[in-house]
Amino acid sequence: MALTIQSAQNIFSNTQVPSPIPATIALFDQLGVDDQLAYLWYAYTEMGKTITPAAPGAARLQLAESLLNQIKKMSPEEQTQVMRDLANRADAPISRSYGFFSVNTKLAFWYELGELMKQGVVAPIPSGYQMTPGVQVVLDATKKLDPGQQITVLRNTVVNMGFDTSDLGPSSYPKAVEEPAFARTAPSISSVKIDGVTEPAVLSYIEAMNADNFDKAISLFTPEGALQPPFQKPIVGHEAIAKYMREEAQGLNMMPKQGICEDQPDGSKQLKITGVVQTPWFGVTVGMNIAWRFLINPEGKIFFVAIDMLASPEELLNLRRV
Ligand code: EQ3
Repeated sequence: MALTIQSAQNIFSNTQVPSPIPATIALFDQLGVDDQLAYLWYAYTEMGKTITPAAPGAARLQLAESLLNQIKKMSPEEQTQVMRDLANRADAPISRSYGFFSVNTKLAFWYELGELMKQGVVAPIPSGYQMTPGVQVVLDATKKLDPGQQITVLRNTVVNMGFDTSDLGPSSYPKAVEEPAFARTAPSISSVKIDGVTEPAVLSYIEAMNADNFDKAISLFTPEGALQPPFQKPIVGHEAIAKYMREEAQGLNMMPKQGICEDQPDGSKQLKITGVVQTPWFGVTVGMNIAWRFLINPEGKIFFVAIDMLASPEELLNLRRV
């Protein structure tokens, strides 16, 4: 029987436990715009007592510089309006330009705005703002998450801000810029060992990703292969996966620990592997507990890989089917 992405998405599905991350994001989405901005400020400053992101490199900040300079020159009321526009995904000039930023440039933009807020150059919270009880509900839900889950919620809110540029025609796209590289904080882990797994495509995938060798990683996929990032739809085909990896997978440290491999009657293999991933934004200070679910075709190529955020550290050992 031919492999399909739809059936691949369901491998090991019965071992998945609902994650508290979408539930927290749903609570955040229900907040009004000023409450959303205030929540982010409180959550970020609270988190900053234990973990803080690394400052983005100069090349990355340069991409956001023009917007940041415009904001610096504004009155506090105008600055607040820009932030409201971003959170409302409004079709306003700065919100539109932000909508074209890559994920990491969006994060760098907010990192720098946060610094400017701490310095008093940019208004942190709208003047006269009164916190509603809903903000406390989301803050309490956030406190129950582990640090890896907290930064995932934060990242998601930043990614979803700004005008949605996906429906605009190519004529409105700004000139493509090369994605600046992340400096690796730790030496890349070159020899991968995963308890219970010897599948060459999987070991080579992790090795390539840990060296930011995306060409090598892509060559391990079938032409119609797919990669499904956490809480997202599958990204299909070499070109789309390569674009995604260059934008979002740079500098990651992947530390798979254990897994299971099941041979299928058609010669394909299904694997579930659990372990920890570190992002260059937080380095070794935050580990995200994740699972990879691989479908390897009979020729040893990756037909599908899903990356799932685990609901709790106990899920690291949940490799059973039932
Ligand atoms: C200024 C402030 C605080 C207030 C204002 O009101 C609003 C905002 C937004 C503010 C600023 C907020 C800031 C600066 C937030 C910064 C957040 C950051 C830096 C978050 C970074 C998170 C990174 C994460 C969660 C990375 C996860 C990566 C994973 C799970 C990668 C998985 C992958 C694997 C393992 C693969 O095999 C394939 C690729 C893939 C990437 C999917």
